[in-house]
Amino acid sequence: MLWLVWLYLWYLQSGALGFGINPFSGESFNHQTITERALLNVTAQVCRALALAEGKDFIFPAQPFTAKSIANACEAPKSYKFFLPNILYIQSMNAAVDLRRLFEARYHCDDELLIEGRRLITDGLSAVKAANKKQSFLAARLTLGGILHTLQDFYSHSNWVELGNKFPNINMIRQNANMGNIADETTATCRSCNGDDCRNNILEDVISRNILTSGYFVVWPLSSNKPKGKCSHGGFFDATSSVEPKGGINKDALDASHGYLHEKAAELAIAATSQLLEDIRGASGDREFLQLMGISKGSSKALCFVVDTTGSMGDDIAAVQNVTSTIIDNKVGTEDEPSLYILVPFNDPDFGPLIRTTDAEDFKRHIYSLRADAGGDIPEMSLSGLQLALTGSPPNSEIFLFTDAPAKDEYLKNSVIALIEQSKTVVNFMITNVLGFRHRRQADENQHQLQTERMARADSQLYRDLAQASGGQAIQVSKNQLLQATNIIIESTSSSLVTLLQANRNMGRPEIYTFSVDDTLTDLIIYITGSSVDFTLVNPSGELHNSTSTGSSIITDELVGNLRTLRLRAQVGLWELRIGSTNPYNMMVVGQSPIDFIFRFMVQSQGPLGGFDLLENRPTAGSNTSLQVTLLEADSSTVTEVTLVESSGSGQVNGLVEAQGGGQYWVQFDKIPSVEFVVLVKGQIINSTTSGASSVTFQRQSTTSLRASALTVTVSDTEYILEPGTPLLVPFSVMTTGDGGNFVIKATNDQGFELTFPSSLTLESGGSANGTARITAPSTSQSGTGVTLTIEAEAPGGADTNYDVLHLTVLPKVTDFSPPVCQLVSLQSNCSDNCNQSMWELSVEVTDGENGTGIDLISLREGNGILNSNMTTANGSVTLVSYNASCCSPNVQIVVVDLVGNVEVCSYSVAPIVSPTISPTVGSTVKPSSSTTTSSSRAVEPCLVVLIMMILGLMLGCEMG
Ligand SMILES: *[C@@H]1O[C@H](CO)[C@@H](O)[C@H](O)[C@H]1NC(C)=O
Ligand SMILES: *[C@@H]1O[C@H](CO)[C@@H](O)[C@H](O)[C@H]1NC(C)=O
Ligand SMILES: *[C@@H]1O[C@H](CO)[C@@H](O)[C@H](O)[C@H]1NC(C)=O
Ligand SMILES: *[C@@H]1O[C@H](CO)[C@@H](O)[C@H](O)[C@H]1NC(C)=O
Ligand SMILES: [Ca+2]
Ligand SMILES: [Ca+2]
Repeated sequence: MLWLVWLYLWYLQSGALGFGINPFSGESFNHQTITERALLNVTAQVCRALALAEGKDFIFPAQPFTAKSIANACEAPKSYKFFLPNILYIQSMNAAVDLRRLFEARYHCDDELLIEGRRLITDGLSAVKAANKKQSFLAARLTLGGILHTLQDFYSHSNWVELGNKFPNINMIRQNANMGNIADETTATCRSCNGDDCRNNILEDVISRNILTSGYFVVWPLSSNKPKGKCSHGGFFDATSSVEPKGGINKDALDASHGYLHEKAAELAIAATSQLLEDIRGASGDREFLQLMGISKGSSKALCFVVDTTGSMGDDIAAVQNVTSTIIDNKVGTEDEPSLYILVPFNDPDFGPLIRTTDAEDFKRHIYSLRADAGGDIPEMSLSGLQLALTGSPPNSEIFLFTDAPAKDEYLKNSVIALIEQSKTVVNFMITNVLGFRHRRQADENQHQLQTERMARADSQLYRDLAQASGGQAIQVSKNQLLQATNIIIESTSSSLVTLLQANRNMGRPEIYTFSVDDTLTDLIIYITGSSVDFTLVNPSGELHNSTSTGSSIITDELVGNLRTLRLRAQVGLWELRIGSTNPYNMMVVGQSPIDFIFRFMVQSQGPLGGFDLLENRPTAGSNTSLQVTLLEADSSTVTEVTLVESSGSGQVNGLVEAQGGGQYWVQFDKIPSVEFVVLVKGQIINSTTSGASSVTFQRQSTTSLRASALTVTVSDTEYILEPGTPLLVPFSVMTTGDGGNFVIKATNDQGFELTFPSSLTLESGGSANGTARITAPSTSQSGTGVTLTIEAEAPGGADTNYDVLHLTVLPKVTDFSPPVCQLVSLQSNCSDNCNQSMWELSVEVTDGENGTGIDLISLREGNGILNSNMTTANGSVTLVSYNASCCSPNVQIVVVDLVGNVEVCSYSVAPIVSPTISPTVGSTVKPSSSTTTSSSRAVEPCLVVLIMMILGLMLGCEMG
């Protein structure tokens, strides 16, 4: 532990590479803060624009913004649960650039590799836009985090700030633009600092000629490769800074070489990050931008069905259709409206395609067009369908899979578990006509007798295993009970659903469970799946309840198939559930509450800077581990205890909890359970309405079961962009802390792209080996398609596996880097004193240039008039746009996007009438201006100030364009 603390201090002191990435970096801005500020800022701007467009007010919350305050301001309070993890993820992908690519100067705008750094940013930006267009948001967030790092480093590592710039360099995000005058190799840029004082180490000549440079950096103890006369990055780790010219120019922290400019650099980095996000917003559209952030009205949760459509599924499909109608009819327009609808049909041998829509009626149409047909033999491609659903739905989703047959593609099991663990998605299996149920069947089901043979108990074990791994349930019912069972489960799913306790027993034995119910919980439910599972429930008052004597606490006790549902009257305090069954069962206690938590395993980075990297696969068995826990609703509650609990037994490991402020907790564990486990969090809710120190204990448990592995699978150094027709090499390494032998390698991808990989690797005990997978997208594959590649290694015997999951984006080589151009054709108005009774109109010609990809999208951002556009040439190269509006809405912003996402925002205004003496009659004062940044000016009052500003604007217009 002590050396860890020492490492922190060392790291803090160094200021290292780029704004710090350490979450505990005191007064200085780090990459996480810079990223968060910009994400919150632009999200607020987008929500404001949407509110104004709907004629509503938007009230900015108090500074500093938080994910919660912005979600509330966006009128999507429940989205907070998704928005916050998305911010954390983008921050982690940003920090990972320091942890994973420390030695590659271009990723940090070091060594004067500014053109190369920009290339990374603009390529990544194209990929983000393409991925957004295909709603591949996870891949978009991943790439976004990485490019933001390089962009932010420009302001800390280059001399942009020293050159006196007050605004960000927009050309850092524009591929073909002139970035400025970059120092060539022979131009000296620095002199040695005066001892520790580096205020004047950049040569006057460089400043006066406006030459751009950045510091050289080599991690000590490697030796310096700095050309003569060049500036260094500076700081403890930098081996170049002790070579003439000594010192450095980085502004990473307050105590860095140019620490006196740290705050300015950080401000510019925030503004530049906002600018890049604005560009993404322009390309994707406002609502899509909010989807990328995880903000949507309603529950923000996706509704995802994976449906067997083979011949025997007629009744099941009817039930799915009925459930869909019920949900859509009951939830659309309410707080629990799904933000996204996903359908994946599967058959045999076909499966998919994945259908994803935000339109409830559209989804209904797809569901109602499902037909039961074909399928050949009994087993079907259920895991292929599930894999597609897992990669195509947002993290933390809930999936419902309907089938009456075993899986034909069982070989995907580990890959599916990997995706479940990574996405923390819950999968519920709705299984009909199981052999084990035959003796209970009703006479009226005789027509289904044939299908009852379809699935033996052993076959459904696979589904039970997957359900258990995900924290879902495997519900087995007859076909005529399916509707009822599905309704029970779906009813409780909402974004405020929390799990208090869940346990699985493959061999039951008498057992007593306890759980704390707090006063924020409503709709408390216990689900018990399994056959003939007897229970006794004891409420905090000590009253006993069972199936024959339901007492005061059980509102209803319902048994459908193997699913028992107990709805409880919530009573604050400690409850006890005794189960005496020897049959296998799954038991879970759920409720609705705003108090929940997010957790992420973090690993100590192997790099010289230390720091913690997000762990996206299984933690290493037998070793200590760190968990970052974030409490939602942190204002009113605190975490006191975090435990890793074995999901199938009673073993547990307690962590050492350390509060970091703002709802963040850092938890250290000496070891990890050797079998599947879940994370259990306990804490106190402070009741502020009572004056005394009253508090209530709460508990929440993670749904996903996790496990440790002696293996590590690491993909290092790969690009995330897949160019159609060109193979992408994915080098990976497999490491074991256990025995050696022959390790089986399996790689799969959800798009069925050509994929080769070594079928096995030989490892020595405690050793490692490298392999390379090779994936090729067909030359016809569409830009923006998300590809999830899972590489999995299996230790001899098959009991231990680990994996790495990669999210790639298909992106054909981008050659069009020029935004479309707007040309004003005419602007007319008859604006009078009474703006309500007068109109103005304009017409604009929009083109994407000769080598452009063509206009893809034209939309209105500001102005509540009517926009019309007509393609005037067949290939879409020229578009005539007309706009007319009331004179009460004197400004308009037209957002024009080409096919690869280059954005132009064209702004026009009509002068309001001020007084009869100044006002022109027809034609009026025109301010055609065009810029790629939005002005966030509020609705303009018709007053003299505005007129003066407009005249100034006219005068300055040509220079600034
Ligand atoms: C917030 O974002 C807007 C654009 O959405 C930008 O104009 C503004 O500069 C940003 N604010 C800060 C503090 O970066
Ligand atoms: C769903 O099923 C219930 C019960 O059988 C029935 O009353 C209802 O009309 C059905 N709804 C739809 C939309 O099919
Ligand atoms: C249920 O509880 C009642 C009263 O506490 C008891 O008499 C009965 O035997 C219990 N039944 C079962 C099935 O445990
Ligand atoms: C706070 O405590 C009071 C009195 O015990 C209770 O009535 C109220 O519901 C509690 N409020 C919350 C938010 O827990
Ligand atoms: Ca089949
Ligand atoms: Ca273009």
